[in-house]
Amino acid sequence: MFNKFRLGKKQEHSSTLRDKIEELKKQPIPEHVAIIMDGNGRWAKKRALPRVAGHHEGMKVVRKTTMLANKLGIKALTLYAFSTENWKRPKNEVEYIMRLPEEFLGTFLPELVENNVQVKMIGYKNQLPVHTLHAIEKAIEETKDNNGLVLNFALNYGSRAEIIDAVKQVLNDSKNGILNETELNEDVFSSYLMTSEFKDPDLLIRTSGEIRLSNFMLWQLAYSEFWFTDVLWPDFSENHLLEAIEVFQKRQRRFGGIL
Ligand code: V07
Repeated sequence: MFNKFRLGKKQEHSSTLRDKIEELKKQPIPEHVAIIMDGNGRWAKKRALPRVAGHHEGMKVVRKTTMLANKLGIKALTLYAFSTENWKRPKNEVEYIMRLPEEFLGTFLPELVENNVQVKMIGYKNQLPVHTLHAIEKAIEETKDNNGLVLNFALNYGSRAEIIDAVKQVLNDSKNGILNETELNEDVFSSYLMTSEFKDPDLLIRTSGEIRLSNFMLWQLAYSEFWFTDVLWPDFSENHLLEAIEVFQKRQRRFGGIL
């Protein structure tokens, strides 16, 4: 295990973790996993730390989760990083959170590139601070030719607003004769959403014990498996992701048995 020190930040997996990964890979791996990364503030409060310390710790967990998702062969990982409602939080907290993409990418972008990860984003870009958007767009550009895991950040994202915007575009295309009412179906409607290039998530994970969707991918999660845990996001480990996938596979198998 002293390898871990010598290699510094490089991801080293213990043999038990490696065995679990190999075991899971024998069964279908969810292609698209979405995560509501909740409980960062509560994690900090429990330690008498400022809320932002929880967000910072949560950012490190994003890196670990991404690397494992990539190793598992998950094709897309959508992470709910900031909702359209999160602007209501104290100004200093919002300002701190909006620095996290730069910090994350400043530290980990080379590693993402090395590991063939492609960065993407869904959400309303126009309200983001320019420094935040610049950092993300640079990462999107620098990773656009990678063909490994798609790491998709939902940032300033809200599902109802997304659906309303899609309806408006549908109406507009209808008015302009681009789309006929008889052609509109679920697949066509999906193509108007911000997630048009993604398949619907197979698995949704939410941490920190809240059992709700909080305006996250309402349309897209219609048929997804849900896995909830009381674990706070900064405490979410590789083993938790593996457990979620194991549960997913068991449910799929049960479903398969009935059919
Ligand atoms: C954020 C850390 C994770 C817990 C949830 C809230 C705070 C990573 C990013 C990020 C975003 C885009 C990107 C690269 C990294 C991030 C926000 C919040 C807004 F291209 N973590 N993280 N963005 N938190």
